[in-house]
Amino acid sequence: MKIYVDALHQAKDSDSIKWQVGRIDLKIYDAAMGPYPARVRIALAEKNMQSQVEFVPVDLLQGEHKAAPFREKNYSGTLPLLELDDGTYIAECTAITQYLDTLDGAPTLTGITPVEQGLIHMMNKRAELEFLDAISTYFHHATPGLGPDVERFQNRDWGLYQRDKALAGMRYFDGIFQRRAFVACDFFSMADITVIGGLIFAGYLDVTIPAECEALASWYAKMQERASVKNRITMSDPPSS
Ligand code: GTS
Repeated sequence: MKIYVDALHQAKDSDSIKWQVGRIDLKIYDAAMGPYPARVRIALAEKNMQSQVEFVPVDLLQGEHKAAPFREKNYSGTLPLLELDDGTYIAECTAITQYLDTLDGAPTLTGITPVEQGLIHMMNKRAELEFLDAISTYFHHATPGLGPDVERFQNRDWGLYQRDKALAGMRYFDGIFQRRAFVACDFFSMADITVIGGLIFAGYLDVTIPAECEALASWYAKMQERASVKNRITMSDPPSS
């Protein structure tokens, strides 16, 4: 958790990050280290669209995401948030990923056939409900979270309950990976990215993969070798000269 909170501190004073040469069509408000922003960053890299994006850091520790100017853009006060060049805002990782994946008319992350689309959405939601959102609730309720100015209501027991739910979720996904290589279909999809988001968050909070979940651990080791996962934080760094 310290790594995550330290990184949020570093992001504090930086302005909008627009290093890429070329056409910038999209703006993404996010926090470079954030597990939910990671989902969209991974999707962007999988689609090779990083060069079309300007990243705008939002200060979570100061509660910038809960203040009126940001909430006018996204009522829910969450990151990431996509802004299109016509001023349309799209929040929610799933919605943003669907948008990015279908923009070029060649979806690779959200499925093509009705059955692929159905399975990916089902497993993506399951990965949120049973794992990533549970870990996030643990962070906000049973740890100092984003600090007392932002975490106005905490219920430690609820947080601990959600941590145990997330651990059960890890066991569930371990069972999936004992049978197949990816979460929803026979290819890497948005649902895999959501499980990766959960594992990133769990890693920050020292919620370790249970020792018996060998299939989940080896799947994650493989996923961490994907360029989209490896380079997700640095994709908004300035180019080295
Ligand atoms: N359902 C949302 C989505 O899928 O986009 C959840 C997004 C979310 O919780 N994002 C985190 C957030 O805004 C960002 S991060 O913690 O991953 O960096 N958290 C701040 C808060 O106060 O909930």
